[in-house]
Amino acid sequence: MRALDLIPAILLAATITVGCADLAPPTDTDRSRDQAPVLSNGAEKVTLCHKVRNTITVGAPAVAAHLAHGDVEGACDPACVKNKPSGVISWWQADGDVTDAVDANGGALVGGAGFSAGKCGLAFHFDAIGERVEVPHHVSLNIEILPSATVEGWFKSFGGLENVPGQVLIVGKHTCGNATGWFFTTGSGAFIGNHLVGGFGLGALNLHDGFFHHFAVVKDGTSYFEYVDGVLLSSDVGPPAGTPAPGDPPMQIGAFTTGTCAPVMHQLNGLVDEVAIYNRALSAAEIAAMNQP
Ligand SMILES: [Ca+2]
Repeated sequence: MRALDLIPAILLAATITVGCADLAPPTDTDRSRDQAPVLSNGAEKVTLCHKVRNTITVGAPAVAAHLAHGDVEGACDPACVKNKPSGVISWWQADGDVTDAVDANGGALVGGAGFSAGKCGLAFHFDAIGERVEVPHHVSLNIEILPSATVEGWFKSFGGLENVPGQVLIVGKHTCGNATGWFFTTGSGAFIGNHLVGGFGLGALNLHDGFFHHFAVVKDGTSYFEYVDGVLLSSDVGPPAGTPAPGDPPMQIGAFTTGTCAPVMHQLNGLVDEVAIYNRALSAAEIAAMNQP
């Protein structure tokens, strides 16, 4: 069974290019500059979709530089943009690759994981034991050591592959068997900075219903919050900072293979999309606003 860990990573980036509609360049007829707005200094204004998907307006002379670093002309698609407030430090859009849209924490599909239609564009898709995403260790992913942090994203679970009923890993950077690192799982809740953030009973929420659910876990100093579908499930007080997981494990999405979870545990049968990490505590209002159809 341990051979599952040895299956080479499969990157599909070269074969799938579908993304959110906001990434398509606008036509000449819908460019905002056709409306001829101007800045206070008289320069023509141009609306761009910034590479982290917030709509910005800049002066025409600055457009070339923005396009060169990945922005596209035209407003972002609100259905995608609304989910990502400021403070994003890493963001896996899963739109056909495992790149980090903000930082350099790219990863790989492992064990046959792939992509399917997601909450926004494509999503990571897992439907067999051992399928997961792995992002190599980097200290920037040790959010337990930050004064404040948030991790949030979308998942869809069908259940049926987990070793513990109802408990599947959505995302985490954790060495199983050690009370360190961080993760969010269904069934057992969230863990961040050596602190179990509430958690919810297996029967309290059916999160394996084949629909997308939004999750968010917030660390705000010594205050911890756990949300599902924009609703606060639990909040309490914990340590100001936690200890990084031993052995510098990778960040994993869809299944754990670290520590006592080897070769594979808590396998997700479903999808994960648009996972993002923030260097600040998102507010309840910001998280509620993400829970859009
Ligand atoms: Ca996506």
